[in-house]
Amino acid sequence: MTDLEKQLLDALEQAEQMLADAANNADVEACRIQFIGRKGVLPALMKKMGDVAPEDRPAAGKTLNRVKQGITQALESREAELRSVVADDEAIDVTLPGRRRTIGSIHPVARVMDDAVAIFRRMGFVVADGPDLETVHNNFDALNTPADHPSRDVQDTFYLEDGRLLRTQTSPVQIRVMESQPPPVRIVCPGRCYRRDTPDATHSMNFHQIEGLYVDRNVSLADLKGVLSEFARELMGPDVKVRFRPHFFPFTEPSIEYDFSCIMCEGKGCSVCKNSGWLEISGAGMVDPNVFRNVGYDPEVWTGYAFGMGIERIAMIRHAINDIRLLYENDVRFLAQF
Ligand code: 2NM
Repeated sequence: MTDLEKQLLDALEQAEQMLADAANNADVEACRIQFIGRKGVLPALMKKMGDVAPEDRPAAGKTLNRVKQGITQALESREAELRSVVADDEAIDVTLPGRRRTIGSIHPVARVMDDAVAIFRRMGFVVADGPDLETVHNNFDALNTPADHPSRDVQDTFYLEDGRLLRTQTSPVQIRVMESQPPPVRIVCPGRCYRRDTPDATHSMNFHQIEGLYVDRNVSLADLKGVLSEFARELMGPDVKVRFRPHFFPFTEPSIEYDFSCIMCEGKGCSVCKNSGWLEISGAGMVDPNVFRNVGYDPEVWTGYAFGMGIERIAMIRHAINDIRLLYENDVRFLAQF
């Protein structure tokens, strides 16, 4: 074996050793430059081919090619190895704990509204919708509310300059429905209402109601009591009791207010029911014949009941929330509890 061949085989061994120690692509690249680069070990040895005796040249040439191929292959395979190591580093470590996602929740007001709508729909009520901006006719006149009624005062109702108003209840939707279709009617009207109140723990200028209306032949107060009692049990649980008290509304005659027994203390008395054992929910009654006349229904033929309730009040009872303003502050520390 010629000296040149020995040097060539040495170079291959060195290159292989260097690549075995290579930790990254830069190390591999340094090896490439050192051995097969333009000023590298191999080109230098190639120049010595001219000094080899003619009879030794074929063997030396073979060795040169073998070494060159060997180094090139070693470079490639080390490069591939390093690529797969890097890929492993960047791959997802399935043993790591997952990143915690913050999950939103349904607002308590929205949930009470959804629950109430679902209960009334199961009973056969159809949801009816209407605008927040209403006419005085739909919000007051058609509902038999006299012109001098205190609720119509600018102190209590938001009026626009064009004479319209922000509805103070959702009953104007019921007027719209009755004016546009003949009986029978069985609807609930969920939605936003507005009153010019000074905000405090139990008052908001903007709140939600759901109102119901059933018009048919031979509808009685007993039907109303049955529907409200069943609603109470569905919403609050099977043991809740319902109490009805006489009241007055311009749009119903007779009118009632109704209370649920306190679900917090089971009627024994607590801070939620102010020690009375009862929770005032809202009002209802038999639709006044004047309302029927106003919408073109014959009060001698048609009878009906109507009821309403405040959604925020029920949400506050459900979660023992003592200030309505908490529901509208968007404080996530508060909202995350639901
Ligand atoms: C209430 C209480 C009592 C009511 C009456 C009507 C209508 F349109 F039929 F006349 N709608 N809603 C009504 C009756 C609403 O809310 C506390």
